Amino acid sequence: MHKKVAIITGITGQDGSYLAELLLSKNYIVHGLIRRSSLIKTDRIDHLFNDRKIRNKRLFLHYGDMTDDLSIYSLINLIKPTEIYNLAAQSHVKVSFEIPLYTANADALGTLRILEAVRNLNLKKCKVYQASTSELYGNNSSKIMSEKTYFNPVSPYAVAKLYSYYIVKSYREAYGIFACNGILFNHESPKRGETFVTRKIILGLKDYINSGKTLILGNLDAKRDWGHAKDYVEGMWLMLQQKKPKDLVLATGKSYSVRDFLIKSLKYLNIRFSTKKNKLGEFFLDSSNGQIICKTDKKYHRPLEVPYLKGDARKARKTLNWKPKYNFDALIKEMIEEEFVN
Ligand code: NAP
Ligand code: F7E
Repeated sequence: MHKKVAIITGITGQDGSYLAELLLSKNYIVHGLIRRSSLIKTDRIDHLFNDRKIRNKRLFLHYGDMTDDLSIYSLINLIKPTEIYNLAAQSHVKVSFEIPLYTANADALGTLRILEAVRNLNLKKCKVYQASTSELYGNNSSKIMSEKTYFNPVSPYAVAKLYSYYIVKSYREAYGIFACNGILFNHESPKRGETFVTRKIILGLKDYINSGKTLILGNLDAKRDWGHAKDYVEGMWLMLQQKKPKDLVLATGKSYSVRDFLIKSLKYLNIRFSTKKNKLGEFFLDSSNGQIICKTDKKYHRPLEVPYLKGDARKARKTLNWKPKYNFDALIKEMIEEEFVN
């Protein structure tokens, strides 16, 4: 049997690194697209790339950029992969308000560049996974969101991802390309970027314990459906193993506020606290010494917020036999334990 050959864009990111581990464990040849930077940023995949049995034997890294047509086309032409996982993106919602054009170029047109390469090179056997997102639902009145729920994106990030969602659908229907959108709700892990709220909370509490520094957060009322990235990359892989491409939601079906995440983390760390609210914001005070553990500041608010997300993954369960292994408590436990042990 021919070996499966995958390209992962965004291999240095949270999901890319877990997906690379998964595909290598399944004996794939993996090619990762990486960006040049003045300091090397391959920490999340160093354990794989530094393994002599893997490096340049089963795992190859190539410089390129989602905003650069030629590097995308040349890589796909060189490798002629059987699977492409398009995970590369400017993935921070708040930052997308500050760099909207760049976000559109990388997150929307980047997907088109991949699809155009697959089409022009006539790669009939190549399957494409697109990292779509629950941010598409945006400001939405639905209590739970499925593949049938309307989209109402409210950030430049979400609008760029909406373009990708529809261009994937369009190329699938127009040209018969096996391309599908995984509509993934928030997923976290010890490898989560430091400026996303879950990791920021845990790193902030570590700083508070070690040096008494106050953690500053934005909107604590926002609710998210938080899962673990390891479960979600398995879902991505399963989507490309199907006979027919289908757009599917991956989610846990539970929604918690940012405040819930903070309180659970404080409890897990045995930090006793009280809270107060005034016109300056909300405060979490250390019961042992009155010090401010955490406070809110409007500078972390977004011009538009997605207030509530909860996903219905019944279709993925039926189609892929996928269900998450981690719940909210297990996710927080792992994120804290990794941070405090290592
Ligand atoms: P992440 O940790 O921010 O990783 C993003 C990756 O994209 C990094 O490898 C980054 O490279 C790369 N990248 C960014 N801009 C690029 C460009 N112009 N050219 C080439 N590479 C570029 O994101 P993640 O959490 O793993 O998410 C993976 C994908 O799923 C993203 O598309 C994200 O939008 C989407 N998504 C994430 C979630 C979630 O909750 N995590 C939910 C739904 C959808 P550097 O390492 O060089 O920065
Ligand atoms: O914010 C609130 C913030 O930045 C979650 C990306 O992976 O998931 C992610 O997008 C919530 C928001 O993730 C802070 O306002 C409060 O309501 O961790 P986040 P996100 O915006 O949900 C989706 C599915 C993606 O596709 C994205 O790529 O937390 N919040 N205080 C804060 N958020 C941050 N970052 N920092 C704060 O201080």
